[in-house]
Amino acid sequence: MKLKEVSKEELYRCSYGCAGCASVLALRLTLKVLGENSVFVVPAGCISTVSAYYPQAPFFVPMTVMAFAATAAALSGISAGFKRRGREDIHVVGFAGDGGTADIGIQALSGAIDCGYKFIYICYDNEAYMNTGIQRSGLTPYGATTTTTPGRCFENRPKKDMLRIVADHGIPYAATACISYPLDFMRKVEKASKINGPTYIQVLVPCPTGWGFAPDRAIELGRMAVESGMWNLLEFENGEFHTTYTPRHKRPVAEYFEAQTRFRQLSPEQVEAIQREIDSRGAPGSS
Ligand SMILES: Cc1ncc(C[n+]2csc(CCOP(=O)(O)OP(=O)(O)O)c2C)c(N)n1
Ligand code: SF4
Repeated sequence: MKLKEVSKEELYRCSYGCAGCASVLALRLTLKVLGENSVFVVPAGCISTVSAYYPQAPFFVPMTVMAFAATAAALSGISAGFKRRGREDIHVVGFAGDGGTADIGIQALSGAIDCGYKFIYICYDNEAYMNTGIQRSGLTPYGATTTTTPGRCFENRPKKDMLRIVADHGIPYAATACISYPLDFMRKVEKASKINGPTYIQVLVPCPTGWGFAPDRAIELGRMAVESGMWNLLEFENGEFHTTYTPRHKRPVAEYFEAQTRFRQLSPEQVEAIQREIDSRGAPGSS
């Protein structure tokens, strides 16, 4: 996708997201790609909360707020209904947070991938349960402070590899993205929309409120995540992983950590250990 091809139409606008919220931006860009022929399923989380203040309605397409655990089950059902009516031209889209995806919604997602109906599942990954006060989720990175893993509490575990988990289901298409690389993200959404089966995209969305940085720095934080190797832009298709962007010069992970408050309790030795771990990683899908 090229910049000049991006639609000027805004099908998601004026929500109550915090200033600088990248989750809201991810949704806005998703709708620019998919257009009005889309229906959305959104579970409990920031997006449903900031989008459902009666009588305000930032979604200009049909949207259902779904029970936390049931996003992907609802996608299967809606997609089956459209198939029966011969309306497979309609994009059936789930837009769920990391907690709603990697923890409470993972069973429904697994079952829905197995069922094989056509849908796009987008996990907006702000790396914690933000809406309820920044609790740790299965996608919180190791070492990040949350209200359930306060500073110096290292009982937390590494971030779950959701891309690999959905890939192991034999999903036709899956990808990781970052809001700071909008054309890469939009190209992946477009690609998913053309696949006649279940698809999964996990987009990293820096959260000023939960990560601890100024609202005008969300895009910069996302770039630092990718350029330090803390986050990778990948695709899984035809049974194989590949990278869609490789930074020319890797930036030190310390720079990324220093730009936000959630990692400030890490000692220099711990930062070095994380840097070594990043440096030792092989090609995607190689371990
Ligand atoms: C079954 C159930 N448990 C807990 C909640 C409370 N709850 C609402 S939103 C939320 C956090 C969602 O976190 P995440 O999915 O990561 O999305 P984010 O808030 O970060 O956008 C929780 C725990 C709920 N609505 N339903
Ligand atoms: S807490 Fe984070 S994800 Fe939620 S609305 Fe605010 S900036 Fe967006």
